[in-house]
Amino acid sequence: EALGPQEYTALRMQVVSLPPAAQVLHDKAGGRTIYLVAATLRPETMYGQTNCFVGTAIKYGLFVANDKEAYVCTYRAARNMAFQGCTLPRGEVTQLAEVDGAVLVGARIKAPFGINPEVYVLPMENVLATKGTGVVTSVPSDSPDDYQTLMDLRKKAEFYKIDPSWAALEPIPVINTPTYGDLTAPTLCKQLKIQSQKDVKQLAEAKELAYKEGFYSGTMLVGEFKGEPVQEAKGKVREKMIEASLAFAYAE
Ligand code: A2H
Repeated sequence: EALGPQEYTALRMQVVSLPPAAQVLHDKAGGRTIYLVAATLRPETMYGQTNCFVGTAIKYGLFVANDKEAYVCTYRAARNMAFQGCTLPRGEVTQLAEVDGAVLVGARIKAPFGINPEVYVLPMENVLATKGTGVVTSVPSDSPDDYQTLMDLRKKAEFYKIDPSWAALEPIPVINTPTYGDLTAPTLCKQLKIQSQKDVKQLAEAKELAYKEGFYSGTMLVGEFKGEPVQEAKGKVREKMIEASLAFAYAE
């Protein structure tokens, strides 16, 4: 855990369609456009989004962002956002609805900068209610947690109550690293013989290795900064997303 504040990129993932059980969000939004807000530390990987994760037992609120827009995230995150001026009026939290994460599963949302422009919302066991927004966008090429969870969902679609087609998108090569090639997370999960998202110790090790190798030795394979080192591209991709109103800065 870092000592200073963690600087996230908060991704605005616009809702395209909601499952029947989540229609209450539409009903309560007052005509506002709804976004799931995902907090990431790896904005340069967003080209490779294949889905988005929520915790099924976590409570999510629908919060006023401004007159025209509303955000889905944890209450805790909405409060932080309000005090950082990410939502208006600054310092005010207005909750319009509350749902369990389980009802968001199966929603279709836009994936900013994604090679796949739209993705499904899927369940992940290890989402913490106490970190970020409680919404995790999934990049299985570069995040071992995301890769392993996607593999679990494919193996046990019925158990996880998902339609198998929702987990069908393949990891996309986004970053090359000298040690792990074009698909760092799948390579590491295989090397460390990770079997499921419950292998939290090995996953923590894989995450550390993937993060360091990607940051210090990675080269972009796609996007506007293709061919550039990740260290240079990371901030530039973030700025481009913020300029395009697809993301905002969020710290905690
Ligand atoms: B990262 P840190 Cl490609 N619960 O984004 C569990 N995990 C969460 C979370 C929550 N409530 N909120 C955010 N995260 C994930 C991309 C990514 C991430 C890649 C590779 C590694 C990686 C795509 N998922 O994270 O504990 C989010 O996943 C490993 C560092 O605050 C976020 O960045 O350091 C990261 O964990 C934040 O974790």
